[in-house]
Amino acid sequence: MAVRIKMRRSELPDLSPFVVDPDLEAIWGKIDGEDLFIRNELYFCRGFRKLHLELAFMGTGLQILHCVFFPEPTFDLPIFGVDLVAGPGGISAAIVDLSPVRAELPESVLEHLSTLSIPFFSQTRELPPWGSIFSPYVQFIRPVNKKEEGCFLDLVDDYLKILIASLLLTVPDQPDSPFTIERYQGQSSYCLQQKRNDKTRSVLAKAFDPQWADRYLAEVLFDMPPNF
Ligand code: BLA
Repeated sequence: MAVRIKMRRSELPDLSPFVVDPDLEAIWGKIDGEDLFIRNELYFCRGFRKLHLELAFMGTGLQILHCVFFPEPTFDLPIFGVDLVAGPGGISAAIVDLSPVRAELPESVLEHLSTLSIPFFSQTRELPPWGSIFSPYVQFIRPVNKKEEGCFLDLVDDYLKILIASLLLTVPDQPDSPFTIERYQGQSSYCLQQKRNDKTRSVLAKAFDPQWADRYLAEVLFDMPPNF
């Protein structure tokens, strides 16, 4: 999944590294006496203020892939997000979405999403209440075999292709446009809701400490878009 995401990311226009504190790029911790390692890659490009790919390896065999592409509010684009949580028993959670930052997804995104054939997944999972931020096209599943894992990988790639095609067509609005302000507020509420995911917080709080987990959630995972 990381290889596929990086391949698509390389197609983005004006891709540049996002300067981040080296302490937050590679992070070591311990969970139940086992080593924990987090690796963050951050970029930005034309149309996206932050492209974040994170891989976390826990000694107990828990592996997490977390990726969010946060658009510039001046661009009418959704937030791309994917989360994969895998334990020794396989992947327990696989979620992907192009999440709206205003009432509707942009027309160029909807047009493609509505014609996409979503593969059959035998185990779909129920979203928690904070998941109201996701679009009707969110897929939250537990893949049961390699075939479903492959289908999920291809689906993530399809969502990325749709996003990139839409980006290339988008002409940005002015920073003070009411559309920009609406999308700024939509992105802020996406970040607020994601911070309500206690499963992410508790893994980080256990590995580090609760204050560190809160800071990491607020500053690295789901920082608010900068003010205009
Ligand atoms: C669930 N996220 C989880 C779970 C864990 C994490 C352990 C529970 C897995 C399960 O129920 O099978 C942990 N996820 C992490 C950690 C990080 C992470 C530690 O990203 C980062 C360091 N979460 C996201 C994004 C989405 C997301 C971008 O970060 C969606 C695009 C979704 N994760 C998400 C959802 C759940 C989840 C919806 C299920 C929550 C629930 O069932 O309550």
